[in-house]
Amino acid sequence: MLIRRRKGWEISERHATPERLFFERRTVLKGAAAIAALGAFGAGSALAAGEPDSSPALYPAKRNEAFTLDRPVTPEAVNTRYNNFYEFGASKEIAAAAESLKIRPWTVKIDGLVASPREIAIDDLLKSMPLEERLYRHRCVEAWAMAVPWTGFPLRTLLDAAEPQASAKYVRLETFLDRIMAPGQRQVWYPWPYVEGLTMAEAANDLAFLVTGAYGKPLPKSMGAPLRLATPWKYGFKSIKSITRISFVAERPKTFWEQLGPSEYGFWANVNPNVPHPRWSQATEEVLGAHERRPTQLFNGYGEFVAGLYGGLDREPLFM
Ligand SMILES: Nc1nc2c(c(=O)[nH]1)N[C@H]1C(S)=C(S)[C@@H](COP(=O)(O)O)O[C@H]1N2
Ligand SMILES: [Mo]
Repeated sequence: MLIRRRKGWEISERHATPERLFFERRTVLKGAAAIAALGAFGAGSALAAGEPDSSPALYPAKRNEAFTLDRPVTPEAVNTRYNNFYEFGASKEIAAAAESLKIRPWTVKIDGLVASPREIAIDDLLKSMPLEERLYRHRCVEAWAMAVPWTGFPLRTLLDAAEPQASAKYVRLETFLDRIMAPGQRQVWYPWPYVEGLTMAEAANDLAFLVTGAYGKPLPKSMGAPLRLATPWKYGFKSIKSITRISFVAERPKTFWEQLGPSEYGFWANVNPNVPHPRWSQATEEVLGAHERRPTQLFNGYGEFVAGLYGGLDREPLFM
């Protein structure tokens, strides 16, 4: 691995994969314990027999014109070949490996502080939610950006259906756990399963979107099929993929990246050009597929939607 000092704005994915660098440091510390622990998992879960996916008929959905872009949509071919999905490897080229993800049958558990906990089959969820298309920017903490036509439904619609209790303060989202299907999950020095979280107010915000499709089709496995989050005012790691569980909780969840590097990947993770990551600048971003760098925007340009969420939180590290 080539490591040399660069100015923040020079950092490019070709030269540095910060999240991976962090993991490699952990490997040295935890490798021996991890290998010992691997034996303890035994057979793990069996691969589920595939069921047909009836969802393609739902696409394309009608576009919601309230969400506009300041740049062209990232070409689909660029997006499908450049992903972060650590369950299938720490490189950007995980699309082939992610094909082993079995997305039918798939259920989403809704539990915690709700009127009635339940488990919903993904196709029942898709049928019961109002699908629409939205053009969103996506800004990874590693300082690259895309613009994506997502299809999905507002997280708030699911919140309303779930009837959370007043004691619920956060939404905790969890990815599948299957060490046979996902080779990355055999790397037990990571705190699997991937977990993310939002405050109830963030989850109820107009922008918080549960994604089921992209580019007018069902979501590719590499992008987190069959259900992933999009919170475009936050760094990309908040946009958890392949969700199997949504819990309403009283305590702030400890997220996957926060457990790995609390001084680098915090709970809030709101995009801000003026708050550098400890190891690089966030002032600009590489626009994938466009051979261009652009200035980073506060809240990734979504301040009119979300700035009101953060009043009275002056002591919180909102941009980390
Ligand atoms: N389960 C899971 N969700 C995840 C990740 C991951 O490794 N595993 N990576 C995150 C990061 S760092 C980013 S930038 C986005 C990438 O989404 P994309 O590959 O569709 O661009 O997914 C996020 N969600
Ligand atoms: Mo990311």
